Amino acid sequence: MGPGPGVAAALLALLVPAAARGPGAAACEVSPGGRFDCGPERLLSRAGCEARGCCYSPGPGPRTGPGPPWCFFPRGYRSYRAENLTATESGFSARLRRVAAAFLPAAVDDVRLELALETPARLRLTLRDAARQRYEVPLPTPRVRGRARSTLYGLRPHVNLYGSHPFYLVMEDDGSAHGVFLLNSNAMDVLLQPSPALTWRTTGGILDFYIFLGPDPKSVVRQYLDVVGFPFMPPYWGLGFHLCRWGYSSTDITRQVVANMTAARFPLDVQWNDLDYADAKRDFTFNKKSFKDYPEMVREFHSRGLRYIMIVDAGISSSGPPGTYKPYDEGLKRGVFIRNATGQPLIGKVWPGPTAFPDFTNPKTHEWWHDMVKDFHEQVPFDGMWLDMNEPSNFVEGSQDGCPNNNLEHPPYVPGVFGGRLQAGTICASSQQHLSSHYNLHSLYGLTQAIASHDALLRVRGKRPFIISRSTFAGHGRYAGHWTGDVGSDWEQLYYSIPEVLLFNLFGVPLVGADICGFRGNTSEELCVRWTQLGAFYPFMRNHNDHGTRPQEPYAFSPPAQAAMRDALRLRYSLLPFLYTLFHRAHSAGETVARPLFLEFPTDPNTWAVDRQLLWGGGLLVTPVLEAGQTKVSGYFPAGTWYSLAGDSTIHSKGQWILLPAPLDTINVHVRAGHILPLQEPAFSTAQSRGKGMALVVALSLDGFARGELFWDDGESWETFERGDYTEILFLASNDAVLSQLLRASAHLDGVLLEAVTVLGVTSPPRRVLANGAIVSDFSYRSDTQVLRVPVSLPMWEQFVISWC
Ligand code: MIG
Repeated sequence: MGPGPGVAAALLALLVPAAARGPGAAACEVSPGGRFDCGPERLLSRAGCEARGCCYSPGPGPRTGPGPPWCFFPRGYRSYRAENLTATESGFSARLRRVAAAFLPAAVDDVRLELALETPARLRLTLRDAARQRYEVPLPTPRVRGRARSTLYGLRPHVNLYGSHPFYLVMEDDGSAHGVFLLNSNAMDVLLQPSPALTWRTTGGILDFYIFLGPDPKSVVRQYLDVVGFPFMPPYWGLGFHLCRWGYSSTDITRQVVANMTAARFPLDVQWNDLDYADAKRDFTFNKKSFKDYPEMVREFHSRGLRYIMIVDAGISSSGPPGTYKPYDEGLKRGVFIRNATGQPLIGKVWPGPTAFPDFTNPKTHEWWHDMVKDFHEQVPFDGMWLDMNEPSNFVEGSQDGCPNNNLEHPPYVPGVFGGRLQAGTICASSQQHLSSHYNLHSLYGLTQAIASHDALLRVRGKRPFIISRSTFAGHGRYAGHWTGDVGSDWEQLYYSIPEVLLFNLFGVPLVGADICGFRGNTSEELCVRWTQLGAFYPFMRNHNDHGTRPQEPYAFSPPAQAAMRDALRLRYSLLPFLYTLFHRAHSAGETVARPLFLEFPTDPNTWAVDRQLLWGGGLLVTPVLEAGQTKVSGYFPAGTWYSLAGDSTIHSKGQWILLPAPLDTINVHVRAGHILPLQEPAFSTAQSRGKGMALVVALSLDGFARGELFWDDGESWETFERGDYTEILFLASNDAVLSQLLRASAHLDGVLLEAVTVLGVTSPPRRVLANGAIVSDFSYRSDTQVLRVPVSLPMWEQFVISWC
């Protein structure tokens, strides 16, 4: 199918109007919100500005900082003229010739433009230097597979500097949506202005835009993930509770933590260690005193059904005498490290002192990394990896010897990066990697390390890899998850974690969560309870704490606080079959797990700005308390019927804000009418809970309909979906009956019984309930809440029908 020539021509006209001209007074009449900065790289005088052919209009505010630029492009400004417009198989190509004087050095005079409708919903627009080859992002992609009111999502908020996802999604007035992805890994600025307009200013590579036509926001996300890759399928245990802190300083203390969790009857799936385990903070080593029985400890955890993860930092210690530290010796021998200007490994400084940085764009490095992972795994049978400091982070600027003074270190334009310099907090921009300079590859460090770690873990363990990384780039979710880094233990950060988690879901990284109870500073009991309640709905649920701060394990608080946390954990564990099924939908169909309301209700503009609530899938709405001292919380409920998960109250909303009771022991969770959720009796770990009885919550719509599904497999084998080694069940409710349909069967569900069916919204008392034709005598019904409860004992692996009349 060919593109609509109208679309292409209009886009082209927008980009490259026909001829250059200087600004007249009329051309300078641009409303402040519509002004594009003509002097981004330095402050210009009136004369300097006008010499660029731009308009000068000093504003009331400061010359720098936010607000309209003083020097801006006139209306109708032309920098390039289009020539040789040629039809291609699926679009057009053209040459763009520079017509305006350049004001930055090395401007490209001759640009090759290609516009292609790659699929009916995806346009791709690339701008390349026609005269020479430039760096292009080596995205390992499965790429084959209007005027907006600017509710705009994406591009990462300014809250931290760990990753880069140059993708945004815009809601348009009528509820339709489009998205744009700039596949570019260089340091860049992104500016939003009221007109509405967005300026992307990047410092290298090519301009490679993907434009996703939607028309609805869910489709935009799917279309983006078609390009960067669908999320990986996590092991089932990875969805359980994870416990970590910096400061578990010995195996004894780590064991004690696990014992305390058990004694206080909290679920726990994965115990973690921070840097404490390592010998002199070096990767792939352990402290032979405080962690002398480390391998035994990990094996003990395994025998109790727990899993184990430890931190791995990006920097490899480089200061020991040769022959004392294999990762460095081998790395040196195999040439895996990033090189400085003289061709030697660049040496920075991180936790172990002087360190070299593996270059994960080099295939040799993947082999070396695998070998190090394998060696260490043979000693300590860990189950997953926690990748930290992989921006990469460096305690000295650039390197121990500074950085050369060249164009890559000090380009003519430096975006608003951390510290104002490309080397600040990281390694020299001009250091050399296998694929290109670090200048081009910096933003890919975490992604490339995640890929290497994913491949290494798969080879070493032969099971689904579990990796959590601090640094991410577009496409990360195909290999790993993410935690949001060093958040403070305060209420504001608790709130920010919701938009952060939702954004990463739009980015295709659904396995995401913030450090529960906060990382930096002392938490408080109330904050930690509220954070655990919200954290029970992070797709990745980990409590992690800084060293030297107040303990914040669930057992560290008063009995009522513990009881509230226990309830939150049990709630999560009971919902795990539903959560796992959502991850399967993400992996197999490019859906989100934690989901902003606007994705489900795009035509209700009230949902667009809701960032204090989140959905799981389309059917479960979570309304947490995010402020101190509150026992009520206000939440937005889109039009329709919402049942409290507990079945004790029902909201018939016209699309309105509703004040809910929210005492400290409660988190509000509502099921959307029309959905069926599969639940399972909680236990102290997923190893136990996976064998327990299941239950269904059936939330009937007003016309008595609902549907849901369950994906189930062994929880950890590689590519079960791809190999067809799974069970998939569809649940349907209509005409006063719920039935299951086995879409695919495997042995993995054998022995698991359906033990309860709760039907919400049964309007009249049933006289009789049948399960597979047999009378159920002990059902219960309450006419005040309209809840029907049916105890059953049916094999989940066989189809069933439950009916009432
Ligand atoms: O410079 O490993 O974000 O989770 O506990 C700090 C110690 C290094 C930063 C991580 C944090 C971790 C900490 N790390």
